Amino acid sequence: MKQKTYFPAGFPRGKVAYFVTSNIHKFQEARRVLSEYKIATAKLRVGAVEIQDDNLENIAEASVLDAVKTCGLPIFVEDAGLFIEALKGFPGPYSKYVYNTIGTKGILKLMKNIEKRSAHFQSVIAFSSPDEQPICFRGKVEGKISLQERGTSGFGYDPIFEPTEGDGRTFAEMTSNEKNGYSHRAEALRKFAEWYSSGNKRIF
Ligand code: ITT
Repeated sequence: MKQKTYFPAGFPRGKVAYFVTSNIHKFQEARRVLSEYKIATAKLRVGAVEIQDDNLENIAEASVLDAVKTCGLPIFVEDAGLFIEALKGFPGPYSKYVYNTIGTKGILKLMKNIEKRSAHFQSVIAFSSPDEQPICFRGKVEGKISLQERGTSGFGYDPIFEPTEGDGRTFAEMTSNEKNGYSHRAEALRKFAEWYSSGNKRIF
C-alpha cells in the first residue's frame, strides 16, 4: 500500500534550501532569487562563528562548517562585504563592524573630497552538509559610492551604493527585484541555485 506523507501546515514542499543567517533582508533577497528556480528557502538561526580573515571565502567556509556541526543539516551561509577602491578595499571583510560603528554617514565622511568613488560588493555563498566539504559560489557588483545617502529600501550600505550598470539610482532607491537584477548576492545565489537544482546534491 502506498504510504501517505503528511506535511505540517505551511511546511515547504519540494526543494528546500536552508539558509543560516541572522539578517532578514539577506533572507528575503535569497527567497526571491531561489524561487525563480522553484527552490523554497528556509531561514535557520544557528549561532555560527564568524572568524576574522581578509578573505570572504575563508570566513564563509569556517561559518558553514561550524553551523553544520550544530544543526546536522545541509545548509548554506553567505558572507558579503563592500570594498572601496580609494580606501584600499576598506571596509571589506569588516563591513558589519564598520556599519555598526561609523555607519554609512561615517563612510561618506571618509570619502569627503575623494573624487574616485569606485567600489564593489562581493558575496560568497558556502554550502555544506554533514558528509560534504563546503562548496563556494561567488558574486560581485561594480559601482560607486554616492555623494549622499539616497533611498529607504534594502539595508546596510544600500543608500550609498550606485551599481554601474544601473540608471544612477542607489540600491536603496530600487525595489528588491530591481536590486536582484544587479546584486552580488543574486549572482552568487543564481550560481548556487543552478548547482543545487542540477542534482549535484541530495534534495529534501
Ligand atoms: P549573517 O548573519 O548572514 O552573517 P550579516 O548582517 O552579518 O548577516 P554579512 O556579514 O554578510 O551579513 O554582511 C556584512 C555587512 O555588510 C552587513 O551587515 C551590511 O551592513 C553589509 N552588506 C552586506 N550585503 C549588503 C547589501 O546587499 N547591501 C548593503 N549592505 C550590505
